[in-house]
Formats: sequence, structure tokens, C-alpha cells
Amino acid sequence: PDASELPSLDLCAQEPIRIPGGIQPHGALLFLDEADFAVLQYSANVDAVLGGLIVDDGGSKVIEPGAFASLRSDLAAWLKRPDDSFEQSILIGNNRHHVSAQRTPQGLMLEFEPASAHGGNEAHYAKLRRFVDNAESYQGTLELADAVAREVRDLTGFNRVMIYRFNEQWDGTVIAEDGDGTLPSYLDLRFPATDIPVQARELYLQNRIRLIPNATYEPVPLVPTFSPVDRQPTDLGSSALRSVSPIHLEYMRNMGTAASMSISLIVDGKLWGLISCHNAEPLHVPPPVRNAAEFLGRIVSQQIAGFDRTNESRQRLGFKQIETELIAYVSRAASFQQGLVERPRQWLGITNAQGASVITEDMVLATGSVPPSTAMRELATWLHGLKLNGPYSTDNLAAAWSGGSAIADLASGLLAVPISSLHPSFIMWFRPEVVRTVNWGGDPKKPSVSEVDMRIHPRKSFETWKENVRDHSAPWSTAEIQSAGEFRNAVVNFVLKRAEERAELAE
Ligand code: BLA
Repeated sequence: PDASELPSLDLCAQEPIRIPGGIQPHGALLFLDEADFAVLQYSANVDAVLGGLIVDDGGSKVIEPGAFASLRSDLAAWLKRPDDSFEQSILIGNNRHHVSAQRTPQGLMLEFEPASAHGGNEAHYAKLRRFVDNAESYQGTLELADAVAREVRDLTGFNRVMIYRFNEQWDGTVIAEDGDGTLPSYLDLRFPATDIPVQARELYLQNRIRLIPNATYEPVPLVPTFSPVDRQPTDLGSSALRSVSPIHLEYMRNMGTAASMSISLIVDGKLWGLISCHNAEPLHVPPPVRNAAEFLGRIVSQQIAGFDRTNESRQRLGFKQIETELIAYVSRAASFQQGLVERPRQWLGITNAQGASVITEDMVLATGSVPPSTAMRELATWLHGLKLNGPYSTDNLAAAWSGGSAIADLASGLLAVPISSLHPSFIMWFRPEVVRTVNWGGDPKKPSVSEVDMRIHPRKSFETWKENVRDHSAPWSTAEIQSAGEFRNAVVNFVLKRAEERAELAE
């Protein structure tokens, strides 16, 4: 078939993963009416899993009052102030179950799973406390990531635990890993954004942990298919048993992993990364262990946010000092352009650049490694057309501007600030190209669409696939971009104004 007729990877983002219509078979699910605990909807495996609690009553399912009595009164009490989560263990026949409850617009959702032989939430408290105590001593994100990979593996027993960090494009890299050698190492490998599509990332902001104990499972449908409350598909976004994307299950099988669990790392309201756990054989992680792992995820997220803030304020303080020095000098110089050229170390230092230039109507002055003046003038004309109010930055000028490829060696990185609204006048900082090799976990561009069934499939190979990335500089940090912006404000509001005043006085 014609390539244009094949579905594209963009379709990954359209799979409605919150409403799969079923659950995974390692537990059972009920939706009850909050008012009278009547059964609204149930997973088709309730007879097998909850026999004794749920019974048939002329074709519909009802709860057996005797078996439900104690859970019922606890639920009723909890519903009066349902801010905390509801968790309990309940004996059905000879089997102990862990039960959790959540209020949803489609009814009271109860989820049942076999209870752990390894105790409840308290059993893991000592480990969590030790981890929190140590967390403050780690020197930075990588050291913390190594420690949390070890801790989560110790807690759960997975063969491989990875710390996976997203970049700006939502590709991700494995920055830390702990494993027992059963599964191959993915440390330092990069994976494309389409491996974890946008609707999944959105859901993982809301629901911080997910478990797939066995990737070869048969989903258990909900009965009836639609919610009797609103006749809509049932939203299982907050369910722990939600059946997951079949494409992702195929992905897991291609990776050689039978069981998978991942925990969200959320920094400043954004999905920063995941703790991703894999096992070669099926593995059921009981709810109390998942709670402990989810809690660890929260601690680690906060610690990362703390590291980010410390680094940024340290960097900004450094820039502020250089900026103050430079402004003091420049405002006394014959002209501010002249002042910049006479203080090259500070001029480059306020953004950590390798080259800098100042372009005004009548002159181009520069220091360090910069492209030819003609190219800088053309660049200024293009930037002027963007009508910027603040800094412009890119680490890939060749992709942003047509003249960029020709000067990529010296100027793949550009940070520019306008100093006039009328003329194409700019202060620019440059960074050279840094050719890097990115090691991908499999060729990310490998056609994922099968011509056999015309459907999207995840790639089959996760063998390291090397890509040479050209035309990119080291990225500009937030603190560097801010520093450029503040320097520009000082120049425009203070230095240039002073120069005008002096010119008026001289007249
Ligand atoms: C989900 N993909 C996921 C999840 C992870 C990954 C962690 C969350 C579910 C889980 O915990 O297993 C991917 N896992 C990774 C990556 C690493 C890892 C990158 O350990 C690296 C170390 N996936 C595809 C394609 C599509 C796709 C082509 O490869 C779409 C067509 C979809 N992935 C996909 C979907 C989900 C997913 C839809 C959501 C699954 C769900 O929660 O229902």
C-alpha cells in the first residue's frame, strides 16, 4: 500500500486509554450506588474472585448483606468525610482481599486484590524513613536517582528498575538503573516520545502509579458495558486495575518483559520522568508495596525540585555579580558597545557563551568566536522581523533560520536580545556546534506500521541504535536566558538612557 494510506504514529495519542471497558484479571471491580450500595457495574470475574460477597439475584448481582456488613459500615462512615483514601482488608470465604474505594461521578468504585502475605502499609515504614533521612545527603539528581533505583528494586523485587527522564521534546533517557542482570541494561539509552504518548503522560500526572503484573493477560470486561449512571463508557483513569493499551502490551513482550510497573516523578506540576520497573517473569506487587513505592516517588520528586531550585539560584547569583560589574563598567565607557568590547570575559560570562556581538545601525562589534559580520547583520534583520520583547534563544539555529546551516560550526547556539524597537539592533551570544552521539533504544524511526494488518505496532528491536546529532550547541539554561534578559533591561533602561541624557547635555 501507499505509505500515505498507512496510519501514522500520531494515532498513538488517540487511543482512549481511560475507557478500555475492562480491567486486568488480578483483581475485581465494583461500582456501587453511594446511597444504598446497590451494584451498578461489575467486572465479569466477580463470581470467581468475590464469590460469597457478590451473589446472583434473578439475573442481576447484589451484595450478600452478611458478608458486607462490616465493610458497609466502614464505607458509610468514610463517605461522611471522604478526603483520605479508603483502604482495608476483608475476608471473603478463606481469602483475604485488599479493598480500596474511590468516589467517582459514575459511582463508588471498589477494587479488590489478593491481600499481601507481607503485611500492610506499616511494614514498609522503616525503609521509607531511612530513605527520607538519607535523601538530604545526596549531592544531586544523579546520585539521588541511583539511590532510588536501588531502593525501589529492594522494595519490590523487580529484575530491573530504571529512572527515566523526559527532555523538552518528551523523548526520554535512562539516567540511572539497578538490575540483577536478568534483563539487559538500558542505561544511557534514549527512547522516542511516541513510546509514552501524550494522553498516557497526562493520565500519569493524575494517577501516579500503574502495575501490569502479566503482559499476556486477557482483559475482563465490565458488565454492563456502559455506566448505568450516565450511559457513557466508564472512566477507569483512577483505577489500579485498568486494562492497559494492547499496543503497550505488545511493546512489553517485544522488550522481553512480562511484568511492568511505573511511578510518576512530577516536578513543578510537570511529568519530569518515571521510575520504570520490569520483570522477565510475571510479578504481582501487592498494594502496600505499591503505596510505599508511590510515596518514594513523591519524596524523590520534591527532592529533585529542591536540587533544581538550588542550582538555579546559585547560577543566577553568579550571573548577577558579573552583570553588576559589567553594567558599572559599561555605563562609564565612551559608548556601551566600546565598554562591552573592553570587558570580553564578563560579556561572555553573563551567558556562558563562546562569542558575543553587538549590532547597531552604524556598527558591528564582537568578541570571541562569532560568524562573519554580514551573516550577523542578516541574522539581526531576521530577528527584527520576529518583533521580540525579550530574549530569543535556540540551540539549533540551522533549524530556525535559513542562513543558520552556513554558520552552524560557530553559531549553532544563539541567544539574542533586542536593544531597539525601531532598528535591527541586538546583543547576541553564540555557542559552537557540539556533535553528539545519541544512543537510542532501537531505531526510533523504524516503520512501526505493519503492512500486513495496516495497524501500528511498537518496534521489535531495542538494540542500541546510534544517531549523530549535528547543528546543535549545548543548550542554554533558564538562568542563562534570564541573565541575558536582565542585562538587556539594564542596558536599555539605564545605560542607553544615560547616554541620551549626556548627549542632550552636550548640545
Ligand atoms: C505506556 N510506555 C508506556 C509506559 C511506559 C512506556 C513506561 C507506562 C506503562 C508501564 O508502566 O509499563 C515506555 N518503558 C517505556 C520506555 C522505557 C520503559 C520508553 O521502561 C524505557 C526504559 N508505545 C509505542 C507505540 C505506541 C505506544 C508505537 O511504542 C503507540 C502506538 C503506546 N505506551 C503506549 C500507550 C501507553 C504506553 C498507549 C499507555 C498504556 C496505558 O497506561 O494504558
